[in-house]
Amino acid sequence: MDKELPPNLREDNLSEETKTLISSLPWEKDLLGKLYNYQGCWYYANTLQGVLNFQKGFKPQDTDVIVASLPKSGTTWLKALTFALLERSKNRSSNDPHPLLADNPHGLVPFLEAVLFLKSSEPDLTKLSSSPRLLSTHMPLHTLQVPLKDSPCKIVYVCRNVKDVLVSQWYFRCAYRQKELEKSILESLFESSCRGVGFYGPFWEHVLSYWRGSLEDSKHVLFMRYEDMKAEPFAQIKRLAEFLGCPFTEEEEHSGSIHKILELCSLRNLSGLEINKTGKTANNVHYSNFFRKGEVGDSKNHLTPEMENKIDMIIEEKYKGSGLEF
Ligand code: PAP
Repeated sequence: MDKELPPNLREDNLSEETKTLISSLPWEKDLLGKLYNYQGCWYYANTLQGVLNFQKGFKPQDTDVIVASLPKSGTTWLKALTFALLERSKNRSSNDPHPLLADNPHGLVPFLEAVLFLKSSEPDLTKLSSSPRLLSTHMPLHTLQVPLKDSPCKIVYVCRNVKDVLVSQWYFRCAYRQKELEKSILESLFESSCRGVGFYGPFWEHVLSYWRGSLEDSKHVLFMRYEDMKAEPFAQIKRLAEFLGCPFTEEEEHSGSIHKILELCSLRNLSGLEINKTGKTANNVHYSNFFRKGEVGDSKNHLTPEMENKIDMIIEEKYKGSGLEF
């Protein structure tokens, strides 16, 4: 059973030090296994090992760009957009196919704790694209920042309405475990999320860590919303480009560059590519599972009004006074 899970969700790659550490951590069981609470956030054991490896061994470079999110908040889309924006400066020959046509955004922008540092605190990062390196994480900001210290690297966070995140998680879990869409799985995810338990949760702590970080240091932390990206893609991609230090020139704006990048990174385009129909992530998950509807408000079709009310109340209470609204 345990072996069928992707490597980052298992509990079979722990150092003796980590075994000792987790024996003293609060834990909870969910449908996939045991979650451990480290620095206020819940992880499956191998991912926690990856977090510890990352905190111990990551050496930031000043130009690093890190894409951050809670799972199912628009990670794949933001990775694609960020990659495409930075790729403009690489003077790729117009005859070469764009890397996003040949690889999935998760292959191009690898996860720190779940892939690169999953098994070692000293992975070989020389194969990563040259400066700026583009990396990603689902860790909350305070955990990510441990090895960053005073590094001026840039962090882009995408946040999504948690009701849609829950429904997206439900579909994803059922798809990669090749299970029927059972309502009981959604109910279980809902119930534990409301208690603040879940992979990389509590969701409100995650969102607030980046929200506050963006208010404190807007030059280095950008807070984006999936819903805004859907509603006003042109304005949001320009905002992202400016933050990354590669704003669109007037010439690019007039020649349709923004539109081309949005089109390249669209769900319709990416999901139709051969690589995304047949390929898998480093953790053995089919790329196709990362593309579904990509709509705002799909949760209405799956959550009961009572479930929605409960989440609305939690959000109102947790975000009160933070300036963050949904
Ligand atoms: P991850 O955090 O595990 O990498 P992530 O990419 O955040 O996953 O989540 C997938 C969601 O983003 C899916 O949402 P849905 O289940 O509500 O449909 C998926 O459809 C959506 N998504 C993936 N790629 C895009 C894209 N290019 N544009 C818009 N939405 C996208």
